[in-house]
Amino acid sequence: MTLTRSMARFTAGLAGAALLSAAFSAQARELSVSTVLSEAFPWGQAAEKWAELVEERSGGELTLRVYPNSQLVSGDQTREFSAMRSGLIDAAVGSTINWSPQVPELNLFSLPFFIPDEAAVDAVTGGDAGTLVFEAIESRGVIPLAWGENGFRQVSNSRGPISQPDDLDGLKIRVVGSPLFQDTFSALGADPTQMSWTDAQPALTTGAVDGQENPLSVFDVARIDQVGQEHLTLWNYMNDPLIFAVNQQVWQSLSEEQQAMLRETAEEAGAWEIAMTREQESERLAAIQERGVTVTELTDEQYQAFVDATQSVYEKWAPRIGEEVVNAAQAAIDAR
Ligand code: X2X
Repeated sequence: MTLTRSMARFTAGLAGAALLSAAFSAQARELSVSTVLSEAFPWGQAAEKWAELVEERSGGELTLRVYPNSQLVSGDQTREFSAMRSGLIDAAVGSTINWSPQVPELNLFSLPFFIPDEAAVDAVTGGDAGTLVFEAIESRGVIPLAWGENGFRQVSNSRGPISQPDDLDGLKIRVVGSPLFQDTFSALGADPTQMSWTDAQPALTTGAVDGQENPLSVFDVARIDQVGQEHLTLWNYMNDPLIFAVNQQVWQSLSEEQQAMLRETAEEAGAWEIAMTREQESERLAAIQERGVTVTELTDEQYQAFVDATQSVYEKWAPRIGEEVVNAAQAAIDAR
């Protein structure tokens, strides 16, 4: 008698669990998240962290699946924003550089020697300029949620140390597919050539290009010194923030709770990744030096020579970015 009753309860329990899990899977939804770099890099780890937090907080109702190596855009990272806007990709943790062809305001961060240090980055992203940049993204059909950081970009090459603009003379430098970079490296007398990250590594290996520019974390993890890049100059000429974002239709299809949760988890993952990236800079530099790379630091005077040589880029691009955004950023930097 007791046995039968507990059996019945057990069976009812099972049926209930089955019902529950059916309801659950009917609701469970997976969003694709594009990144350029994999989880070997802080950038990929930022996206994975976001996915982890979403899984935890949503109880499995909403999941993020990260697709690294620009695979959702066949390696062409400058198409990521358009793909997210059109709904081919649900979400992304992307670089301001790669999205700048579609969102001109994002060129703000690529202005050479404009944002000199971490405090300046935080003042810009956390202030009015950051708000204007997010509005610019939203006006183009994508919902921005939070900031992350690829880092300050440093230049490397296989020929010799770079400590003045003349040292770049005639060097073939791989740059990302955004026209501003073409202007910066031309102004410095180099011979810039645009290509995706996917194409950059073979080009460095074969010597088709002499140099490249990327944050220390990318240089370190991708072992760029092992493809002949033996000279590295620390010039902090620009910072490359990352942005966590979601396609607008996807965003509108979510409940308010889900939206709040997605934003909160993106902010947490972004803050976590920014702190980690910055903390790791000095050990990455030490590791790079240990592998035999010549590291050049600039005196104030040498730094100023680069600033002067790229002044024309600032003048050409500030109006394209928008005076309001540039002025807001400048004010935030001055007040930091
Ligand atoms: O292509 C690059 O250099 C990289 C990986 O840093 C970006 O996607 C901006």
